[in-house]
Amino acid sequence: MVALARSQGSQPSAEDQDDQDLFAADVVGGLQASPKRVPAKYFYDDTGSLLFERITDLPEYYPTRCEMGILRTQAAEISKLIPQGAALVEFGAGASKKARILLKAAPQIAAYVPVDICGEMIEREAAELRPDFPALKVLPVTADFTQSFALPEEVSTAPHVGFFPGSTIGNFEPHEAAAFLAHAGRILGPGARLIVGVDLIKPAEVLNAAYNDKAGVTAEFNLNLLKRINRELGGNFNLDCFEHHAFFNRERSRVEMHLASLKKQKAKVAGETVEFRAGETIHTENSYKYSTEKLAALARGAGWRPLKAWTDENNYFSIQAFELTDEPPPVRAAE
Ligand code: AVI
Repeated sequence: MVALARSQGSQPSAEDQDDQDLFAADVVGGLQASPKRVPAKYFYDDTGSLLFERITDLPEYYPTRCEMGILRTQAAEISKLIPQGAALVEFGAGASKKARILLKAAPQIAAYVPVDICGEMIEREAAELRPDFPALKVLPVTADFTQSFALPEEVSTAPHVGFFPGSTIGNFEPHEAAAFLAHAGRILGPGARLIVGVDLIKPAEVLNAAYNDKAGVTAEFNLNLLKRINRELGGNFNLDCFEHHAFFNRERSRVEMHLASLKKQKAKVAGETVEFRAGETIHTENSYKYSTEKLAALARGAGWRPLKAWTDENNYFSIQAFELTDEPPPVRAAE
């Protein structure tokens, strides 16, 4: 998962400058709010993306392993829901590890359309996929998948199947998740199907361990946000004076990540001074955990009919398939 990718080189492009201005505005605005917060999408600079890759391999972080396991064991069943000549559209593609499993199991897929804001990465992944799937059209689209974008002309008449693995949907607020599902329906169009990976509610010990790994990689991932702010926004956060806090909030059905200030202190960011009380936190991420029924209800409200759901043997993670109904999904005011 890569949120903001910036081109190399000495002179930033106008687009890069806009991204940096938005980053500064989001961070300063979030740190001046109460409670303090910074959007989770800013975790994913180059270091953050590498740290996230390491998280997915941690013994305590079960989601990736569970999802890959379900994909492998249920690939043939999932494949049955994918029509002949389909275009598989992956939202926020990153590395295509999970898509590869579906592509192998469903040779009827005629085109793979990875969509990600990091064009460089999906082009690289596409180049690696093509020789392994010579009959497949690989058509990367560089776009922020939460915004409007057009599918390639070549797949305009193909049946569209969306793919949104990784429980990235859990990093949206529930109303945003519903809005995203409706948005996916509008992008994919009539007759579309959608395959979503979602992390399920489970005992707090399992969740707390997954976000507080013994090796400290999740803590490093969380604190890297302050490093990034220091580097890119002229911040002067002392990383030794903040601590990673993560816990399951059962009432809200989410794992919250925070950076807690270890003392009363001040920090500068983009020319602004921000004050912290001892123990005050910056809320950096929510990772919502769903029941299969709750996600199905959310999807129904966004115009999708649940077709099938698969879970692993522990019921830790689920992959759910949906079909777009004929009723048009509600139009988002922001679009
Ligand atoms: C990307 N996303 C689904 C991860 C999650 O579990 O919410 C991000 C993450 N944060 C801490 N560990 C992993």
